[in-house]
Amino acid sequence: MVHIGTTELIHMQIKRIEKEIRDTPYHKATEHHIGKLRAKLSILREKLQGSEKVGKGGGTGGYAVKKQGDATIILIGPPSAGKSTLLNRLTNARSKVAPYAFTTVSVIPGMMEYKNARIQILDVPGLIEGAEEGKGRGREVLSVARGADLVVILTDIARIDAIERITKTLEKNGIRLNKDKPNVNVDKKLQGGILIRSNIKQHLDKETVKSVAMEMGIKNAEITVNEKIDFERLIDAFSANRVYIPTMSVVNKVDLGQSTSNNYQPPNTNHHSPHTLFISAEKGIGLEELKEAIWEKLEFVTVFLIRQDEEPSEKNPIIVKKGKTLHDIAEEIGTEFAENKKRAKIWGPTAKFPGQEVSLSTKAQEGLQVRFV
Ligand SMILES: Nc1nc2c(ncn2[C@@H]2O[C@H](COP(=O)(O)OP(=O)(O)OP(=O)(O)O)[C@@H](O)[C@H]2O)c(=O)[nH]1
Ligand SMILES: [Mg+2]
Repeated sequence: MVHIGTTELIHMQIKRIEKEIRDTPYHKATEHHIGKLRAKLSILREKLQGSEKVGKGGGTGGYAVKKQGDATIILIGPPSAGKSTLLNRLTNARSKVAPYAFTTVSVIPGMMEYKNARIQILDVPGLIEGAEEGKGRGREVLSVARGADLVVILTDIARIDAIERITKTLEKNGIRLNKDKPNVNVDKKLQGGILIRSNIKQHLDKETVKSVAMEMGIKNAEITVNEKIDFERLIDAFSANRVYIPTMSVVNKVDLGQSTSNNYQPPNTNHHSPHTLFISAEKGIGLEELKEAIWEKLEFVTVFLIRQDEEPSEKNPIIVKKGKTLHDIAEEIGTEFAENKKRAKIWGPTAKFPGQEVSLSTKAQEGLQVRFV
């Protein structure tokens, strides 16, 4: 008798459903059915990741790294792309570099200092085909990636196609790159079934949205869909394990001289202005541009705090996310500090005049000097 394990069984079910989706023509009458199938598929894929985690030694191990600094970025790329070389260039770390694959076998952290920010960079083993099935150290790399604030996909000039492959691998594992979280609110209830609301004209009808939700295990809820949505984003909205992380791509070893055309467009990116940088980690080409691009991508600004009894200066810098308000900043300093602060005085490039008094709903801008009053 042939023994079929759970994993094989799930693989077979996935194949069958994928085929059924391919074979079913898409129109209004089948939309409902296809929605259900796609939801089933998503659950099976998740199960697969879960089932493969058990027993094959994946998941745990020496991969827990403490996040440190203002942000954590991970360098993901094929073996020998130059990840460790780059880490060593940008930080104080000394990760082993060698001309063969899988030189790095664990997570090596380093700290990059740039514009008053401390940015943690994680160097991990090369990511190869089949990573999500545990090939190489794939699963560990993917789990570290989930916790990062920015994914830098690093490949070399001879393997530009790796960008697309790695993007797909990350997406397949629930890591959404350069995408906002779906604007869908799921308010779970104890009873009453599923109620769908939307003020936007949708492609998908309410019954379809409802059955996708049910298929994903939602029984009672008020669901408000605030964007024009497709199946993929709908399923994302109902899944617990999705993460949304910005990404950028970097092509290393430009010193080797092949095509360095800057018009290469990375795949699967959207309105968040994708761009690919060309560098040589070894020769130090393009590294300043890379640091600046990382900074931009993290959407950081530097704000200077001015104490009550001090003249405006750039002595006390703090790093905050673009779009944060002065109120958010006060809260970050401490709840006690924020308690009796109602207004602020500002200096710097965005102040109308030095010492302008503003409300705490004012947004942080690069170079802003602020004294809370
Ligand atoms: N020509 C050239 N070689 C480079 C450059 N950067 C790295 N290398 C070489 O590429 C090889 C691999 O570099 P590593 O930094 O070990 O690559 P890695 O991505 O960390 O590799 P793994 O840890 O095995 O995944 C080494 O021989 C480096 O010297 C570069 O900019 N130009
Ligand atoms: Mg390495």
